[in-house]
Amino acid sequence: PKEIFLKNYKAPAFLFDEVHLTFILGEQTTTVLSTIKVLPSSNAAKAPLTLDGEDLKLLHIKIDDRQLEIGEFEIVNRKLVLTSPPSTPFVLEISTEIQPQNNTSLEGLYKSTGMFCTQCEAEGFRKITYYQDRPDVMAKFTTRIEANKELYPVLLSNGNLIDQGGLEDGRHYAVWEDPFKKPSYLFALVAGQLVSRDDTFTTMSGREVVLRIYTPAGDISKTAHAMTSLQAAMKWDEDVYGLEYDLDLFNIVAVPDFNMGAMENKSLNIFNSKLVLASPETATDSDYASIEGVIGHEYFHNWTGNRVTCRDWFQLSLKEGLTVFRDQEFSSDMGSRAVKRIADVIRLRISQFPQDAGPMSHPVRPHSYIKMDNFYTVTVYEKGAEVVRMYQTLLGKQGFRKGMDLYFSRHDGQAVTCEDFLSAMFDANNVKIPTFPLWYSQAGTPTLTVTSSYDAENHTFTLKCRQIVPPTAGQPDKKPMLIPLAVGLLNSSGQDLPLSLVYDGESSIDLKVDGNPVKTAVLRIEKAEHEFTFKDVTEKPVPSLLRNFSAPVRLNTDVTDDDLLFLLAHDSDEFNRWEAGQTLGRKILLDLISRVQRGEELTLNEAYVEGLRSVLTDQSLDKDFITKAITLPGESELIDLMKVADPVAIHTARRFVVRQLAQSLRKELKQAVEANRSSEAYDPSHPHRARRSLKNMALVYLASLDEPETTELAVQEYKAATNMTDQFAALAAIAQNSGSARTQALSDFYDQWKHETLVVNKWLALQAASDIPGNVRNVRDLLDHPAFDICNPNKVYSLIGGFFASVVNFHAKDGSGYELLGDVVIQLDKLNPQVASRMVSAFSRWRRFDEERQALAKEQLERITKLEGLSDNVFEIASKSLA
Ligand code: BAL
Ligand code: ZN
Repeated sequence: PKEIFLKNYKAPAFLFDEVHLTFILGEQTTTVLSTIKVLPSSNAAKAPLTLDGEDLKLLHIKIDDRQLEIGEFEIVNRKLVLTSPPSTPFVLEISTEIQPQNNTSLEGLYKSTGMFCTQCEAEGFRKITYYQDRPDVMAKFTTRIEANKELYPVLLSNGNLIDQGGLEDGRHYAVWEDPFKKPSYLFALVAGQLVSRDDTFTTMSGREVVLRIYTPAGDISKTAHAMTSLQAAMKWDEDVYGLEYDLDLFNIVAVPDFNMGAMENKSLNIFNSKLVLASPETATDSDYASIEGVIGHEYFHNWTGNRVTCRDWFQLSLKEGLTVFRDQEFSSDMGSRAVKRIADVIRLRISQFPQDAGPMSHPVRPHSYIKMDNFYTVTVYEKGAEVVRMYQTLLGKQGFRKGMDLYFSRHDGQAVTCEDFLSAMFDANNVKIPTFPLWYSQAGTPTLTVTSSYDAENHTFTLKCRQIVPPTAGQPDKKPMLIPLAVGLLNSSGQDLPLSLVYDGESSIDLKVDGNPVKTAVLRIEKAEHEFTFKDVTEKPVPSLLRNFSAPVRLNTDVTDDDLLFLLAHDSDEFNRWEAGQTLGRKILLDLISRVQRGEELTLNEAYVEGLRSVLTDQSLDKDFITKAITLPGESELIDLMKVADPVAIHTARRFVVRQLAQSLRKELKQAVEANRSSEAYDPSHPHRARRSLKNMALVYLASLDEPETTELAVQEYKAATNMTDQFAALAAIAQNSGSARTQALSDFYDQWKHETLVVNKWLALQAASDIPGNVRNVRDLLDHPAFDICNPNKVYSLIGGFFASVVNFHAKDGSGYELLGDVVIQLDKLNPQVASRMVSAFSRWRRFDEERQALAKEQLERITKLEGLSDNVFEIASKSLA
């Protein structure tokens, strides 16, 4: 397979001005007629015009109405090359035939439960017709769709509906025109038996926009929350960024078979059903929150992605990092800011940090790829969002907004780069930070070590900061980069001290806002070693470092356990309050893991238990915050912190702590269950969600004890539940322990919900992720269960993705977990390379384990790479993992 490099980027020699597409949709074949107005640029003289195309049957190709002869074009390596196209503007007409009904890759045009739909990002459009399938070729699209009227009464594409009518033989047509120029990856088409929930949104300039969410008739009642979320997102983007929607119609279609979560096609977003459909009975609080966030995310792309798009795919984070940041902020404003920040940092730590430290490490802007689909990663998305957040941390909210305004005024309608975004941000604020761009080009999670010293005589407090950016695949040497370190100092009563810095002769930081001293200073660490001294510090303070997780780094400090307990009790920065508990939890767990390995007796630190008891009983705290604070660092996070990861010791130690906490806090946990039950109708808003989260976490702790009384409590909660959040949480609590209660509850749940595919997926995921001994066998059996279908990505993500969550079972000593994954990847690769490639990524941490496990995982990776006809997607991940 061919590797593509950023350094080889060349602007296109031919621009496409207007594109007219006609789709004749059929059951056996679909034909696509494409007519393109081509504008050769001045550097096009004698250049060939190369079009991308995959799995297409070419019917004809014409230039200015003249059919081309063999010799005037050739088709090689998935490219159609016009050897000597005209050097003046011309019309290119191409007709192709495709078979969407056989397209199991779910890219390009395919069928999902009887309806036609598309997924073109990143490079799916080339499976529809020959085209310059790259984001810097932007054209105005008009799309005519013809189809059988009974089977496909609804015909949708981007933009405005400009014509529709009947045809002979029970067929009909619709013509859509998108006035905005766009790259092919934003093209969309849907045809099927759909109904819509209709509503409106009046924009800030008083225009009424029609909003429609389409689903099959049986699902339409579950779209109310998606619609409310869309309206909230439209309003939020106006309020926060002054960004207004630009067409009179906004459509969303939910489809059950979809590789990604959703897709931001201009005015025709296509969504994975699981991110649209919700009812209190079938969806959990976490589903409700995801729907709100992803509906927002795709809508926000209308400006950050569609109006201003990427020059090339290496710049993906330009739109994704920025849009993730925007959806994070939106969700924070809709719910709890601290809890959202905590959830986002957990995700970064358990998914992105390991990627940054493994064989697939790549910078936020990768230097090369074999398959672009493999770079829709947590690094490009989540670390990319952290990079965007750092601009805001450094420039302030107002400064960030100025940067956004300049970005749009400079680049609306263009395909641009990450440098263009950086320039807009810094130019608008008149700043220069030469070490900042390294966040785009250097991979790896920096380690920041901060030590402190107090000078009682001079009343100064000094922080010594040292950063190391670790070597990563292909990047052995790194430079120090700009790390914004948000810091507060707490006095002995737990209050923030006003801060003022001793001028260090280099950087001056103004620590006053409107003449008042700040309580949180954002220090700029730009060198490998950097020292900051605060003055007028009259008592030895406890430092609160990296407040709100001001940079995506691993932080080591000399803060003591007592200091951490103090911060857990008092820090005004809620994120750091949580972080203090987690840091202590990590230390305690790592110590217990070594004890398990040495066969020593296990005991739990009493001060830690008391610290959590205080949080659990603090009535002033947000209940969702309490839930997060009493949740231990996950097993996956612990894998990352060990030299040689030991799944069994990790699981044993963590389970020990969970059960000890449940014993010691039994009374308070029971109270949390009782005090937070609710008989009111389901309400997805934050305070209600927060009560349920605390009650359900308390239930999981109690049920971990595996005593008749606690199991009975969970069974009663299961039976009494009136919404899926409570029902599923109780099921999960019961299912922790083997036994008849578990078997009974799982079987009861399936019987109740077997007609609801999204609920059944939860049931699959719960069983797959189970830590009960020998669960690999159950997962294998579930592969043959009628509820599973390997062609549906959601089912694969639930069952196979769910299985990775069980550290003990996926990494079973006998290699049975690895073998199961190997078998699934081999089967999936032929059907859907994108999904297969996501699954094979689970092997990429194989070097973190002991030699026996390494050998077993390597065996599977080698088995996969040797397969004949292996997709480029899987080849790239598997071969990089082995390298
Ligand atoms: N652009 C692909 C789906 C998303 O990130 O919105
Ligand atoms: Zn996105």
